[in-house]
Amino acid sequence: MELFNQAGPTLDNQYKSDPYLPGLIAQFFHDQAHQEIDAKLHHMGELAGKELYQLQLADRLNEPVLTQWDPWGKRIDQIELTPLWKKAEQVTVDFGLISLPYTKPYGALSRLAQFALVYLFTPSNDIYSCPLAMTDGAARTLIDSENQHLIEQALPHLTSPDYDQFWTSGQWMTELTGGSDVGQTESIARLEDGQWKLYGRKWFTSATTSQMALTLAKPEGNGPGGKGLALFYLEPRNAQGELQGIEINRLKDKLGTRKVPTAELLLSGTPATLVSEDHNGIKNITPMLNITRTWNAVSALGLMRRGLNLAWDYAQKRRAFGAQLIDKPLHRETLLNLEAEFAGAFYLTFEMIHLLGRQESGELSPAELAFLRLLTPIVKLTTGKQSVAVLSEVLESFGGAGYVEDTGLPVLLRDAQVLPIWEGTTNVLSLDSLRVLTQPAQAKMILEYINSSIQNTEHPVVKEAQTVINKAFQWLGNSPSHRQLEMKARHFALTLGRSFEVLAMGRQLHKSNLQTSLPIELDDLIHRYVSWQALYLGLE
Ligand code: MFK
Repeated sequence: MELFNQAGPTLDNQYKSDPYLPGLIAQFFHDQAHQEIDAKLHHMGELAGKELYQLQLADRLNEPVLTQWDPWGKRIDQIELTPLWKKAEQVTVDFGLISLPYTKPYGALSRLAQFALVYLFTPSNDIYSCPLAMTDGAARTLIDSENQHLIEQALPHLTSPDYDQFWTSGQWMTELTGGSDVGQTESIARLEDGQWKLYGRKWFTSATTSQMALTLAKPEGNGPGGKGLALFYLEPRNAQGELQGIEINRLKDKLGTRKVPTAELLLSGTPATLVSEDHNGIKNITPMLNITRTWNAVSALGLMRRGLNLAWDYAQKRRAFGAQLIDKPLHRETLLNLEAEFAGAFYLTFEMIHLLGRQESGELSPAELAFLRLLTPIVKLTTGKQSVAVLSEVLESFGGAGYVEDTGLPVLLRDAQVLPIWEGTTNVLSLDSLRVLTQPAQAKMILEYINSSIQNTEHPVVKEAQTVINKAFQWLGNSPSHRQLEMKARHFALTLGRSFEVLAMGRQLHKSNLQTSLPIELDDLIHRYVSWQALYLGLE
C-alpha cells in the first residue's frame, strides 16, 4: 500500500512574490535608482527565499555556546555563534544594510531602501536583526551626540563595507531593577586616574559578541533617576581579544530568539568613555530607542509576511474534505483576514520609515516631526501585537504541522513573542505615546496634521478611522485624571495605531499597486481590517 506524504510549503523569491513591496518601491524610486534598488531587492529576495531559508532550516537546532573557562582554568567567556549568523553578517556587509542611511545613496529615500532590504532579510536570519538594530541605533546616537572622537573611532566600523572591519554594537540597558524603569539602574561609574570605570550587573544584554556597546551607569555622586545616569561607550574586549572587566555569568534560556546570545554580565571596572554629558543618560540614549523600535516594527512585518507566504503556499498543496484548502471558503477567509492585518501594518510602518528618512535629511516640518515622534511607539506596539496574533493564526492554519518543530513554523511565533516585550512593552510604549501628547499645543498640531493628510476621502472605512482618531483626541483634551489616563493608555494607543493603519491603507487606494498574486483588492482588505477588530477600543 502506498502511504500518503504531504508536500511541505516552499518559498519563491521573497521580493518577486511579495504582494506589496515591489509596488511600494516603484512609487518612490524611479529610473536608475529604481533599477538599482529593484535589483538589490531581487537579490535579497532570492537569498531569503532560497539559500538563507535552507540554511536556517538546517541550522534549526544550533544555538550559541558560552565557554567560560579554558582547559587550564583561565576565565575566557567566549561565545561561539551559529553558522547562519556568520553568513548573515556577510550579507549585512555585502548589502550595506547599516551604511545605507548614513552614506545616503538615495538621499532621504535611503531609509526606505534599507528597511525594504531588512524586511526581506529578517525572517531568514534568525533575529540577527537584533544586533543590527542596535548597531544602527548606536550609529545614530553617536552622530547625534556630536562626539567627534567617538564618531571617528566607531562609525567607520559600524558602516564599513569591509567584512573584516565591520562592527556591531550592543545596547546594555536592562538591569534587575528595571527593564522598563531604566532610571532605577544600579550600575555606577567611577573616575579612576582620569578613566571612567563601570561597576554593576547588566541583566539582559543582547549582543554580547559585539565589538562595542552603549550603556548607562550613574557617575558616583549623581542624583537619582534617568537624569542621574550618564551614557557611556565601551569596547568589551582589548586588542588581545580579552574581556575588559567583564564576566559573562550565563546565557539566557529564552522562549524564542534562541540564536541571539543574550547574556547576564558582571561589570567590574570596565573602561568606558562618556558619550556626551555626565548626566541625562536616558534622554541621550533615546535616539537609539527610536531606531531599534523601528527595526522592531520591520521585524514584525517580516515575520508576519514569512508566515503568510508559507500559509498561502501550503493552502494550495493541502487537500481536505474534497478540495484544496485554498478553495475552502472558510480557510481562504481566515487567510484574507490575516492579510488585511498585514496590509495595515505594512503601509503604516513604511510611512513611518519614509518620515524617518526625511527627518534624517532635515526635511520635516515641525508638525511632521511631532507626528513621527508619536508614530514610532504607536507603530512599534501595534505591529508587535499584530505579529503575535497573526503568527498564532498562521500556525493554526497548518493544523498539527504548525505545532511541530522541524517544520520550522513554531519558531516564528516564539520569535514574534519578543516583539511586544523588548524595546519597550506595549504598556510602556502606550505611556510614551501619551508623553508626546501631554502638551495641548503639540497634540493640537499633530491632530491638525493628521486631519490635513486625509482630506477628500469618500471611503467609508477611512472616514470612520478619521472620526475615531478625532474622538480619541477629544477624550485626551477633556483632561482625564492621571489615573484614567494611565488606565486607558493602551486602549488609546491601539485605537490610534489601528486607525492610522486604516489611513495608511487608504492613502494607497488610488495607487493600485498590489501584485496580482494576492487574490484580493486593497479596498476589500480595508473593509476586512475593521470587521476583524473594532477601531475604537473604548476610552470613557
Ligand atoms: C529585531 C529588532 C529589534 C530590536 C532588538 C533590540 C534588542 C535589545 C534588547 C534591549 O535592550 S531591550 C531594552 C530596551 N529598553 C527600553 O526600551 C526601555 C523601556 N522604557 C522606556 O522607554 C521608558 O519610557 C523610559 C526608560 C524612557 C523612562 O525613563 P524616565 O527617565 O522615567 O523617563 P522621562 O523622565 O519621562 O524621560 C526622560 C527624557 O527622555 C524626557 O525628556 P526631557 O528630559 O527633555 O523631558 C523624555 O521626553 C525623553 N524621552 C523618553 N523617551 C523618549 C524620549 N525622547 C525621545 N524619544 C523617546 N522614545
